[in-house]
Amino acid sequence: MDFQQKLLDITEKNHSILCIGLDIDRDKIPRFLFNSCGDPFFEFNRSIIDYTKDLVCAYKLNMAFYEVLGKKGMEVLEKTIRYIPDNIVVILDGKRNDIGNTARKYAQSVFETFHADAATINPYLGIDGVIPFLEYKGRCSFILCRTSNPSAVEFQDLKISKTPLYQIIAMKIKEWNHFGSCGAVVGATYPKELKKIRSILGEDIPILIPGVGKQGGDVENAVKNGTNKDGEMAIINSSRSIIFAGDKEDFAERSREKAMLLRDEINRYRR
Ligand code: OMP
Repeated sequence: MDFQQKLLDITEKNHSILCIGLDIDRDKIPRFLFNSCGDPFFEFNRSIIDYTKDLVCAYKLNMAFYEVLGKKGMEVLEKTIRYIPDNIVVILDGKRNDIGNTARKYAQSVFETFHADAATINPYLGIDGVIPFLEYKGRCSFILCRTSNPSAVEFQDLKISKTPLYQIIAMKIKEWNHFGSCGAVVGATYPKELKKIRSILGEDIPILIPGVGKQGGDVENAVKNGTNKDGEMAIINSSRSIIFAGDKEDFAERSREKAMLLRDEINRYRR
């Protein structure tokens, strides 16, 4: 099914534009899991998914947290993606890119090896590094446009003929969307820039918005500035503040409480 339709369907079914980031971290996962089961990383993800799957539109798995575990991490990544219900969007966050020949392998890895619905990609190399991802029609490639980190300003605010680079990237994303498979990544920590980017992208291009929760982005502005006029086509991600809400046997219930609070807060501001 086409990515946008899948996103709209699950947004409507779960009444949610919340994405939970399954950024598993050995140092933060409840200790008891390491003594009580053979596959603590997968058990952690399984519990979080079981307790939150009716509250989200997407799960995002950041590759760094899986790659660092080596072969085991790749197994957990595969098992987790298989475990996520088919109607929920899976975003594989690797911020990939390279020369075209290599980018093709990255794209194949995300969409064919791991069967993700969406990828995050870096536009720095230009269109030939982006096309291999965009050619997967019916999937979505979220292109870094305005990142959430403090140093985002270092390059992304540089002006080229008076226009900041992040706005030029937004215009490129709009242009590249003739493939129909573009999205943008914009941090909730930059609400003014988010508003500007939504106005450049128009109504139909989805925006992945990380940065609420631990990074301090404002939820109200993220929703009002990031969604389209129907209150859709935005995916608001939170990772640590939800998945590490508890460290005892009831950790998944604690995650559910946090996810429900955030989903409801987000919905208050959707049109
Ligand atoms: P928390 O800060 O724990 O909610 O995690 C944020 C997640 O979003 C991490 O996986 C980050 O790598 C990712 N992210 C950002 O935080 N900022 C960005 O600008 C882009 C991303 C991303 O592409 O998802």
